[in-house]
Amino acid sequence: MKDSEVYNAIAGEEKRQAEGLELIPSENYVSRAVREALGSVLTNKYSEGYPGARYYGGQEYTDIVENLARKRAKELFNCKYANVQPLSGAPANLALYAALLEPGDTVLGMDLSHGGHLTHGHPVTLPAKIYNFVRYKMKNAETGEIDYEEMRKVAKKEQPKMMLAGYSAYSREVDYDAFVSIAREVGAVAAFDIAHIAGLIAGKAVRNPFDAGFDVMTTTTHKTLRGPRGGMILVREDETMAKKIDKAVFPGLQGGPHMNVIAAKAVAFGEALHPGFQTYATQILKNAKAMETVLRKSDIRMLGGGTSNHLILADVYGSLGITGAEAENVLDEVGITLNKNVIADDPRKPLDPSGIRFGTPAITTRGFGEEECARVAELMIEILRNKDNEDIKKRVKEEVKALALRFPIPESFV
Ligand code: DSN
Repeated sequence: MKDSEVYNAIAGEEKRQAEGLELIPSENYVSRAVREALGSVLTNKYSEGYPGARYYGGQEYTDIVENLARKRAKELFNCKYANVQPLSGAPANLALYAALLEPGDTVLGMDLSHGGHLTHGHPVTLPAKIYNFVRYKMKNAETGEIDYEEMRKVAKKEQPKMMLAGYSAYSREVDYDAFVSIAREVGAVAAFDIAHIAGLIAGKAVRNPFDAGFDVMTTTTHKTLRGPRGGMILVREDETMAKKIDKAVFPGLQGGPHMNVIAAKAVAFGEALHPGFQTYATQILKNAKAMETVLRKSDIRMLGGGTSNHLILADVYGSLGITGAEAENVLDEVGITLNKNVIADDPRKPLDPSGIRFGTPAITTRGFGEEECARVAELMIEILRNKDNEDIKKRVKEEVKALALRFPIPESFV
């Protein structure tokens, strides 16, 4: 690369990724093939519209690429319609709301501190200024159980047009059938933001919400699904709904789709259709369980009592007297990257909350098994208990680097 300043920053990041352990549960490593598509000449092209109905000429190859991405997405998630143009998860959710709601309509979504996402109605977001979001919560933060009876009562009272499942810091499974039956009872669209678990669904490690009757799903493509940064909206079978969503994405909210990213999505979806991806998805869950076991033995409180998916939310302030921000910083110092996170009804502030959130998608991509994941959990706890001990930090940092180098980031998955 000719630009040495940018080159040096990228080289630094490459080294950081190679030598450290990535535990942020929404991050992953993509294949070289995905990166090649991202860096391809498709970035030069304007393609407003959809395959076969574009507003610019020269679309013979972009149409092939977008059709491939749509076809593979539909096959992966067993649905009839896919829009692969959303630029990322937040724009995908905004497009969903714009397509199916009128301003002022009510949406039921999970409270942020109970694991929901900002775009599911947090007051600081644009959707919260346009629509009326009502929150539901866990019944019991120690088990992660959602109170479906309370949800039913709230839904009957508030008459939402849409009910939203899907979370970014929730470690348990949703009762899909209960959720869909409440949505049907009140005539709401049953929507699932599967961003965090898309790869687990595609890899058949967890149940597909469409099989339980969810109407529509939004997702990012760069988390467990192991694709490029981007978004997508999937519709189970309702053609009218799919058409409204297409119009909301373009021309409603976006201009030219990023065709290089859509090509990279097509490549990633092709990889996820490969049988090896199912082994990967199942191993993510086993690895998270191995970390859970170590935390439980060490008496660290986990929200939801543990994990049934790829992530763990640990109350480090309550268990060890170290804040989420302090934990994030000291673990960063030894090469373990994760994020501070609010816990249910957190008494502390979001910038220095009580919890840390971490997960296994990225280290599983590197080939870590349960043994290595358990060791990582042990190292984390040792550091959190000895955050000011420079000798321990030095030793753990060396072990982290050696472990990382023993499992190089793969270039290819199929
Ligand atoms: N930022 C993503 C996450 O880390 O979960 C969600 O948008």
